[in-house]
Amino acid sequence: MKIALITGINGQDGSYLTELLLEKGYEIHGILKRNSVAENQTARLDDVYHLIKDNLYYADMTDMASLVRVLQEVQPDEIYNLASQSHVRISFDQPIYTAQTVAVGTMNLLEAIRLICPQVKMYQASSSEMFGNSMDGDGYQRETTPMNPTSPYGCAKVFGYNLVRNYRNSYDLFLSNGILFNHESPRRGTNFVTNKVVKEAVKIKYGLSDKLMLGNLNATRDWGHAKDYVKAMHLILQQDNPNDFVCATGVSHSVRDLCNYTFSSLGLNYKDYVGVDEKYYRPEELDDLKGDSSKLKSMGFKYEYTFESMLDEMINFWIDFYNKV
Ligand code: F7E
Repeated sequence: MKIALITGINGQDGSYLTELLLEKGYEIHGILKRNSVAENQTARLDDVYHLIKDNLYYADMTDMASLVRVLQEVQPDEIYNLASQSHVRISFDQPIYTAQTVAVGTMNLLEAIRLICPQVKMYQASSSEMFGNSMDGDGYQRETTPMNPTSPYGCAKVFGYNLVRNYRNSYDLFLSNGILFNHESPRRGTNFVTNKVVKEAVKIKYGLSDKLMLGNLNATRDWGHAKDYVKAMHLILQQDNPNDFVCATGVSHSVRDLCNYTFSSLGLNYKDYVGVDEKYYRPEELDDLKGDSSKLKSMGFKYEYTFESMLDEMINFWIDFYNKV
């Protein structure tokens, strides 16, 4: 039985990855950041909590001693580093904290790996936010596209990405980056744009709200489903050699398209309800993202969801939620 350790196990991706790896017969261990409301810490893990409750550890990416303790105890075969302050807009409000968790946190983990389990395979959650506004001539971002991040979060992710490559080359460790483009689901935090739009549109449909304020409606993103993307994370660690892979759908939509599809699905016109508030703009905007996943697809990666089927699932989730309330 393989042993996996997941940092950020209670996040959107951590919870889907836990379910996937349990299905594959793994023993799962996870790191939780302490939250004052204990129930909130494991809400996304409710369905599998009974299977993993004895393998959850309080630790923090900024506290290397806590990471050392967990690695010593678990001795994992695979580590998935998903812990992060992952909100781009908030990274402008909390830049130092973001750098400490995302950049220095990755360094803490890599040093702990070097000390305790250098034979482990580690997946690093890198991000399309690292590209910023640079793209290749054909409009796509791929593994070779230069990185020009436009947020403290993006800058911190570039540090982690480079460190993973540097430690891989320097110390012969199995460390791989997955450069994941935006990925969503009903479990997405409701301050990210997809779940914010879907949740608020359903509330408007039910008469529980009458306005949705957003930021940049013209930004485009390449949105996939988190359930598909955790399969990519696992696949990346099953390769013979460590490497870096882009994971994206290759299709991009604007925030306006997202509003249009969601409100139309509910029989509404988004123009009647959506307004713009500059507070949701970022000090430097990242305008367009569209990824080329050819390298990952050549390893056998396949998607189940489209943009539309993902949004349908999210819309149905919030309809069920408000029907039960
Ligand atoms: O914004 C625009 C916003 O916050 C998407 C994280 O998982 O993906 C995510 O980062 C777009 C941006 O995601 C609102 O300006 C408009 O252009 O959902 P988001 P993100 O910033 O792209 C990458 C790959 C990560 O790695 C990150 O961790 O939507 N937008 N109006 C808005 N965004 C938000 N949040 N709220 C609005 O009201």
